Amino acid sequence: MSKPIIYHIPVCPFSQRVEILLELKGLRGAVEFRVVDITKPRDPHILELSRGTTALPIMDLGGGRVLKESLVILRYVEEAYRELQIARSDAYERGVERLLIDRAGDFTMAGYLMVMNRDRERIGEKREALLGHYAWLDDFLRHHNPDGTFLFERYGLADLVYTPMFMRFWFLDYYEGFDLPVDPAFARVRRWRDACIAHPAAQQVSYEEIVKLYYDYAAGLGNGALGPGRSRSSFAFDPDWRARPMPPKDKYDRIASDEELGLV
Ligand code: GAZ
Repeated sequence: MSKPIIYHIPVCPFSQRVEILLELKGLRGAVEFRVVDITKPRDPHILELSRGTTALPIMDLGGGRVLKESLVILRYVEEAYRELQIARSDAYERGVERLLIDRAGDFTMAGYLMVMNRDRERIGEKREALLGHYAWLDDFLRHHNPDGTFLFERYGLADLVYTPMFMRFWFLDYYEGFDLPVDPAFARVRRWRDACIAHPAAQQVSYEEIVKLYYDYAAGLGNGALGPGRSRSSFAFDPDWRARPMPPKDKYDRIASDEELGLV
């Protein structure tokens, strides 16, 4: 049997979740990752596999069997490769794990709306919304594991679902000057966040890469869309992000040119 294929965008937080899970299981080599450039028209073969939707990752298991949605793919990987279990095995603990995972979408959206915002008047409101999510997370972790670091004693499924988002939120540090306030009210979630970011299985992306690739989000442009005067997306593979300068931070005043971003 040939290996399953995951079509993904290398910097996408949703596919990083799957990479982390495979890494934890020691199975990174069991799946073939194929890179998709979202700044180019989608290959018809991939569209056929996903049956028309464009969001990645998708996992092609062969024989017409395709899964999408990162959380669904995570469950599949967990259940298909049972040798080393990462999700909790106790039924109650699985429930607690799911309660935390269920909030990840709203948390992600709050950070994303904050980086996409270009209206100075709304900075405070975006900040409060995101802090509300961090406060909820802090309370949840304090309740379920007050003295620990992760949700349970070791880095698990719920932790790895959030980790790529904590890393994407480096764009908030860079473009919005936002970090979790150093305040006892956020101490528990900060400990968790920092340990998730530092976990050896989660080192697929770097601060510099996130900041450079997500410039267009900070400029209010989603997934490969182009702003005025721009001919290339910050998500382009070429020139490589390593060869580009750090982007300007003045997103509330103007949108940088291709030249300034090192895209041409
Ligand atoms: N629900 C899907 C999943 O797999 O969990 C979401 C997948 C998804 O949005 N994938 C994006 C995609 O394929 C790439 S990653 N877009 C191309 C297309 O044609 O649809 C980051 C965010 C965020 C939304 C997206 C991303 C991102 O906040 O990096 O915040 C950090 C896109 C809502």
